[in-house]
Amino acid sequence: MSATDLKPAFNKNNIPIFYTSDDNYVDMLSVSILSLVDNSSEENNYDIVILEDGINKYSKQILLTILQGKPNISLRFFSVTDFVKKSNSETWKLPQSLSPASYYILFTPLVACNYSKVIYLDCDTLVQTDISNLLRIDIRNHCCAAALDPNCDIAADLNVAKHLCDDLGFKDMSNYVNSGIVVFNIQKINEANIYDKVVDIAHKNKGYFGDQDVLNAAYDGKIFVLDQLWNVFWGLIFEREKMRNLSDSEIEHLLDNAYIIHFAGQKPTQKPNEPYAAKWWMYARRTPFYERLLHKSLTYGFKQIFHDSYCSSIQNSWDNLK
Ligand SMILES: [Mn+2]
Repeated sequence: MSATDLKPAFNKNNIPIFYTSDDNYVDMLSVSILSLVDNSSEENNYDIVILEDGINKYSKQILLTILQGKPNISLRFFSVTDFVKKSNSETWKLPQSLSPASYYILFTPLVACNYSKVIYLDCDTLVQTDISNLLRIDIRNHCCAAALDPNCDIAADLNVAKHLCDDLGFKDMSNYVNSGIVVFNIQKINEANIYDKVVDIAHKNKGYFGDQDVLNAAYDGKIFVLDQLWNVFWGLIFEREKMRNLSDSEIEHLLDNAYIIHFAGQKPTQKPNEPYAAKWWMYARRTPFYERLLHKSLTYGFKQIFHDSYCSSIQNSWDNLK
């Protein structure tokens, strides 16, 4: 696939951050961007690029208002429509919970071909430190960097492990990383000419964890493992039973000192009572998408209430019959 003409936005101290989004995720994206901006430094220039397919003009305009009065932060939208068509990525299999936009992460090295290293962030992240620190980590000759996935269910699920190892050529499940926060070493990836392998694996993937499985298999042996504080899963507490062997104090340390909190799986709109949801809502309240997020949260809440009362009424009728 041909290279793009996307160039760094600034000549000096350019910190490139790539996101992927569709119109539905723009509200979550705005929270992550606001947290990144709040923790940015005036000494750096931040070059934010959104890989998108179908974000509407109105949402884009609203998103850009977050950056008013911030000359050292640029935000651009890059349409991946051509990439989607050429790679036929609409046919790549996904779990129900993920949007097709989650696969756009795999296009990052191609879109960013004129950069040397870029950061990729999921929309469901909260940045709590200057993101430039992540780019400055020496990942040596590795093609990318990411933190291990704390969800040991993935490794324990034999179907997933078997598929990854037998069909996609992944070697060791203990190296399985989470794809929510990734540093791509573009220069190294270009040298290794890896993109055809990515597309090939994406076509073969059964889609258990979507883009994450493809990333792990395609870059296997070429991934630098980041300090866990760069990707702290907020479910460490409420999904405790699924997590790798972490003690209470380790979990507390990770959540209290996270450089980036990752709201993977259920979102703070769905679980507003969880302890770390408040941190996310503090930012959400300050974005121009706050009402949209509240609406999502309430709609989800009502659906749960109806679902629960529907289930309990069925249970009652059943009990009465007995
Ligand atoms: Mn995520």
